[in-house]
Amino acid sequence: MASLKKIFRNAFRKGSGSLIESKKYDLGTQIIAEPASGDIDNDGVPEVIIGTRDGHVIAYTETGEKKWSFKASGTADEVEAMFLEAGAENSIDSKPFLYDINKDGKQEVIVGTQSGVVYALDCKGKHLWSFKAGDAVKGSAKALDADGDGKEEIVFGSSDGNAYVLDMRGKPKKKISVGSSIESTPAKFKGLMIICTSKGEIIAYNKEYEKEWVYKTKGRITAEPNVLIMKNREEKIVVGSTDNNLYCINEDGTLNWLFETKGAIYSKAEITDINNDREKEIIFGSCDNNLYVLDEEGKRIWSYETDFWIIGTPLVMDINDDGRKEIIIGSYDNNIYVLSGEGVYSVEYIPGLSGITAQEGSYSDINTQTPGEVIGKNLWLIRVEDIVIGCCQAGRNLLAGTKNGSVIWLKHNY
Ligand SMILES: [Ca+2]
Ligand SMILES: [Ca+2]
Ligand SMILES: [Ca+2]
Ligand SMILES: [Ca+2]
Repeated sequence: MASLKKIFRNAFRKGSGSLIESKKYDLGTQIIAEPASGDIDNDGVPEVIIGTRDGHVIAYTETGEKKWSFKASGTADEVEAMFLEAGAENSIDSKPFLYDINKDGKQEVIVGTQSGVVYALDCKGKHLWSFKAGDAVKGSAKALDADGDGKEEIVFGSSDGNAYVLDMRGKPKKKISVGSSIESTPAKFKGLMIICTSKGEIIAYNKEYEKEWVYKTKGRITAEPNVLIMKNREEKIVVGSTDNNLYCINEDGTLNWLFETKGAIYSKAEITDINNDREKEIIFGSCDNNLYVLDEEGKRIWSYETDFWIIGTPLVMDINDDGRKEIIIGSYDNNIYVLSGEGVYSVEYIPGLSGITAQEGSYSDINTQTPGEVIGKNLWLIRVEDIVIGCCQAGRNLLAGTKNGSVIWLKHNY
């Protein structure tokens, strides 16, 4: 079936116009963390923030002009350094967190490193504060009101087995021992703080820092949990595990549904309405090489198979400005895939491509009475030199970071 799908895929019309590389830098060090984007200095134009393995935080304009660079300098002690590859002690392993922590209308950049230092930089790259955890900080930080005092705190986890709660000036408020290392990013969920652990636990803490509930998966969780707001306004936690399953957890910590893939899930599932039917879809990649699009009940709407693992979080943006959303995924097969958010109908029985030829072009031609299924539709494929770590949107541009340290800007041209 998979190979036939590939034949079908090739029969479809590709996206019109092309994606052109408008800028590229080779940073001379690896990129491990997904890039982040946001208008951090509040001038109406988005910036892009990249963290590197040699400890640099670099800000670019949406079109790729370098604005500033910061070098993390906190060094690991000798014992720690023994277990780290040379030069990697300041490695930035997770997506920079952009948030206005001091309420001056401009966003700060918060990053964590291998040596366990969390830095807060202002929108110009100036160091505001730093805090040292006991071991590596491999997930991103988050802002949420952890203790119910009406003010948000900065929360992150560390490989030292603790979740840290800091005030907005970087002063520690609470250290919560969770019993195993944390590689994931905290989430806010119905007044609770969600921490996921390397033992596969999804733990909900209340304002007193007591465990409200724990749900145990069978793998490690590195993915950031996301919150699904359903049609009936119920809220659920959605998170993938390296046990190959995507979990949807109820408010009381019981399982709502799980979706089984055939590979580990490492990154956050995106949750948004990608096909304009006013219902949210759940979009995520797996190490079974597929991108999945599920409905809120956990039923597969469509999936798309690449040639290798999908580790990064899917990016949803309207790259060609046609009012329809595209899904952009980077794969370990060195390609960036730009897929139609809607997918496309295919007939279930195969012989001949007649059904397909009739479907080519406009979506209104598609006869939904035909017994069939929706499959992914690839609009553009961009080949790059190495594994694609992550993609983000920078205005009209698409930005991709590759493991060998390339930062690439792509722009759609008609
Ligand atoms: Ca800006
Ligand atoms: Ca600020
Ligand atoms: Ca939808
Ligand atoms: Ca579009």
